Amino acid sequence: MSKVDSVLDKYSAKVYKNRKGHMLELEEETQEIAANSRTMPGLINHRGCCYAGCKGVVLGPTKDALIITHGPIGCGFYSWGTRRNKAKAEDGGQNYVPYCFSTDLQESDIVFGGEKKLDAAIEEAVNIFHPKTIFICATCPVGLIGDDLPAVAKRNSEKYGIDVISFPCEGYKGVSQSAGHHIANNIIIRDLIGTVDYKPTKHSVNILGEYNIGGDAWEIKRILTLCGYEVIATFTGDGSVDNYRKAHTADLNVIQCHRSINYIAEMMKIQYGTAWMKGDFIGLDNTIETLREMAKFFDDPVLIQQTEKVIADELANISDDMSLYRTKLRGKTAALFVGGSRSHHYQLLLKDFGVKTLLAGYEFAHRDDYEGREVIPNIVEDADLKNIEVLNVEKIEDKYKVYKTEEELEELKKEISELEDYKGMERDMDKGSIVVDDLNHYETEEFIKKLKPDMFFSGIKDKFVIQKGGILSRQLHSYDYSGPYAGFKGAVNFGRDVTMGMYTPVWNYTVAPWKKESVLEGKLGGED
Ligand code: CFM
Ligand code: HCA
Repeated sequence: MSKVDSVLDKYSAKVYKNRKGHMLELEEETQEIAANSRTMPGLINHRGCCYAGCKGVVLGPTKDALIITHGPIGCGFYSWGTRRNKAKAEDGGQNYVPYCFSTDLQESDIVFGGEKKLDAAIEEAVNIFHPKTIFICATCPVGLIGDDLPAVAKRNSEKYGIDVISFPCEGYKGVSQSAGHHIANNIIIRDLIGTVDYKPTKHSVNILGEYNIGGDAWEIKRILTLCGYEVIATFTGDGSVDNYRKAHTADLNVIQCHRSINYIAEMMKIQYGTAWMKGDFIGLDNTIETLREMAKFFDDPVLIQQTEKVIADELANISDDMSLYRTKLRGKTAALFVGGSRSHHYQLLLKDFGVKTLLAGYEFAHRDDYEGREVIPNIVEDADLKNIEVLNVEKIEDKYKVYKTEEELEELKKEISELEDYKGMERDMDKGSIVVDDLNHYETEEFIKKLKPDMFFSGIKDKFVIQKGGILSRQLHSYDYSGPYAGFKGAVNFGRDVTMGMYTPVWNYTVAPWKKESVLEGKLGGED
């Protein structure tokens, strides 16, 4: 029996039928997988809610917008404390990222309505912080009681003469990624991108789908600036409303996380003519390939030469450290389970250290993230789409610019492997490795027993089960408060953190007291 079948085997017929399509052992270059469907009630998985994706992931890193969570305090705290939104104020700009603003709704507000409390919160925020932009994010109870957030946003916008934008991201509308990101991104492209004129001074790019966890976006910007680019906007790591507004003036969009933002790249192409390419700044080979392909896109000899110089200098700086960690990690095995892109990207960084991936999967990815964009026309399922406004965008004549014609792009596609394309995770995995969509807690434990990986990369909800099972667990969402892991310096940080974990296997040395002796022995009174 295959490993996948032996894990499925313990399920009842009904669960078996549901989960079977979500798990596969790779025999071909790509295989069809069931993805982006609602989880069966009763299975305990790792997915976050729509609000977590909208406020926590996409809007959260926007430094110059003051974000008010309209809801109970736990939602605001969760999406602030566990995310690692890092941001530095621009010269003379505002930075609210270190703060957590919430209306802290109580039972009486749920009964009598929360709008007055929201008005008061906005007034207090304006008086203390003087923001130019306020975002209001909805939570589950707000949707249930029917507070009219667009009306609150409109009247406060008029009252204070600032932008107040509401986001209808009630948690129950779906999962973090498919519903939450989409709601945030749609409003960003509809209301912000393209609203300010700007003339870039050099070859200009936006970085799409990069959230600056652990400072990744800073490392990427450092490298791109050294190569000679102007980075206009990052969506949304270390991002700012001021920069989103002028993002349409960039010559190229480079996508780090395809899952969370590919539809924005496509809409920007239609509205503003901006070409996009899938890049990847996690892992040395990927970073180098992305930099070379970007230079190829611009086809400027000075840029190409400078790119090669940056690559050579950066590699020289890290080569000793990389060799050390490679010696320590070569031959080890890993499993990865994260949201919708990191399980692919980090396999390639692990390969830089000689670590082999046995299992990888996603919480929120769609089939194209596993199998490549060529399957998009065949995708039928889209669990959360009914809760998302579908934007119909059109060419905006006076803001449209063509940096490369369609013919030139077609030519370039021969040299740039993922120009306006993404080939998915499966193609980069070895035959025989396992792919699991929406892995749940039972499956996590079963696969650990079957595969015995040396390390398991995932998130906070499963970290401690894995760690207490004696396996090295590293969080790829938050980097366990380390990072950056992107680019050249990031690769070294990653190698160091994984090596430290591998060579201090403290959880392996402990035996649960109840496995050795009764914890109550000698402690129940009386003399020993
Ligand atoms: Fe993209 Fe993300 Fe991810 Fe994602 Fe996420 Fe994330 Fe992630 Mo947590 S946008 S898909 S829904 S890279 S929040 S910054 S770490 S699960 S792999
Ligand atoms: C989310 C956000 C999350 C959760 C992290 C985790 C993040 O989608 O709910 O489970 O460890 O990266 O903060 O993915």
